[in-house]
Amino acid sequence: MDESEIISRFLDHNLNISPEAISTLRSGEDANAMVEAIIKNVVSMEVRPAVVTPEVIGTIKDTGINEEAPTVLDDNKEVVVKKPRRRTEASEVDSDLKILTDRDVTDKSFSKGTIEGFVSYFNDRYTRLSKILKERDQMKDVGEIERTKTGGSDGEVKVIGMVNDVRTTRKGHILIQLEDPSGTIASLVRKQDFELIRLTQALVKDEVIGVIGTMYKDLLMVNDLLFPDLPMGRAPKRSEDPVAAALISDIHIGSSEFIGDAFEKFIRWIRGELGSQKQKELAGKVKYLVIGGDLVDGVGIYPGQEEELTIKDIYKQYEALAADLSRVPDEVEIIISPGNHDAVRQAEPQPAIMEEFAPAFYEDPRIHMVGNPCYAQVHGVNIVTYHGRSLDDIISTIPDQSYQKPDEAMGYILQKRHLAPIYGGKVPMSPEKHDFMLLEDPPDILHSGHVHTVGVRPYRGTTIINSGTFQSQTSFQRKMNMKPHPGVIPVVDLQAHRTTLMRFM
Ligand code: D5M
Ligand code: FE
Ligand code: ZN
Repeated sequence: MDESEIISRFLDHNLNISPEAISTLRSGEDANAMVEAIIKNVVSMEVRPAVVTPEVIGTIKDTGINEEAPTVLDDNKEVVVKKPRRRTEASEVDSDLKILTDRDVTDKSFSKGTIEGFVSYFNDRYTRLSKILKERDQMKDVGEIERTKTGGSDGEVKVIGMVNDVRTTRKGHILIQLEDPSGTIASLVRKQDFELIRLTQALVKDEVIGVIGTMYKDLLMVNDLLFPDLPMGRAPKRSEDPVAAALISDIHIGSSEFIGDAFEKFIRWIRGELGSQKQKELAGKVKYLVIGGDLVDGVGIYPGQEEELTIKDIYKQYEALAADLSRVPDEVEIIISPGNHDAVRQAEPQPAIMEEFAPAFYEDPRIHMVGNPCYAQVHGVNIVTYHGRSLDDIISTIPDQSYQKPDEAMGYILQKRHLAPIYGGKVPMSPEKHDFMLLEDPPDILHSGHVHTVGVRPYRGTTIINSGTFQSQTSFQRKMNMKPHPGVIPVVDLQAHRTTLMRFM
């Protein structure tokens, strides 16, 4: 690749590259692939560097995303009589997995769906999110909405409220109705405040925000708007041991669109039977396999599903998956969280898949059956797994969101510190006394699925990952022009905090 070609490739993505970085790229092997990888990583950065320098390239090489497609090296044609025990890094390390069961709804759902139930659910959501907002310096002296209104002060007012409604006025200003336990207030963002108007684009009903402004009659004129968000300058926790986690979801066993070949390749790779030396080494580090829901296609999930099933019995669907998982190496701990196609209630938070439907999972000591969402600590690294049904609502509500970049939509989950910020959208929700979907602590890894596309991006110290699917495009998705990314698996080295995308198609 010559210099002008490299410059123009970067310019195609509105990126500038320094002459030193060009020489770095040209001197390495396979400059072409490197240029692609660097562009992809820089584009996904939360704060893009003004110029791509050798330092930027170095950082990406250390912590960025890389991609691997395994090549078949051995065909297993010869009969192996004696086979030494496979010694992998993962088999030398003790498991260190903690499921935070007090944050898991399994065996803890007491919701009766009464009015009182909704009131206490929203109170819990408001109280805990406002606590996160109050930790911010700007929000320290926040007041109650009702007092702010009647106080009639000319000075600055600060409130924390749940968003009841957002609308554009005839003159193009944005009017936000906020509510706290004391009352409601109308707040106005003036159309000429471009930066604030941009922030209001991300507002959704039922999220909790902080507003700073001044009263004009009974209208709060907004000067600043704060999301609970993640703190800045936080580094993700890393494992001290050389272990990795493979994150998958949406296998959809039983569906006629389930891609058995790709799943078989994945199982063979994790067994160390497939791939280059480097890819086998990564497989050898995998000590955790996290499955984020939609393990099977289920039955009776949508009208006419039966015609699209190759396994029509849900027990047999789980049996087929259990047979595959039994071939995962012994040292791998498997965490199973449900999705909307699994054999458990649809309302979120969802308890673990019931033993009645998947007894084999309950018999295997390596398999950990958890709810959706699941909060886990793996070698000190906080991993939140949430199937991701709320992404349908986020993508259809917030401007510029699409199924092709699920990681960007997942960023709003972190900004709002809530896995399902919009109540009463497409996500059926169970109003528990305690809001299990609220992100009390910043996760190191946020893992979702559901939308069947893959996306990875860093966001304020958290790595956001959507783990795609093993199901090819369904007739429904064809109608909706949704293009899945089947057979792509994110694998996170928990020591280096580095994600590799393994491609099995
Ligand atoms: O959903 C996979 C993706 O397809 C997810 O983004 C929702 C969308 N989907 C699939 N079926 C439907 C229906 N019937 N209505 C609306 N959206 C749908 P999965 O959970 O794997 O079915
Ligand atoms: Fe799915
Ligand atoms: Zn789903």
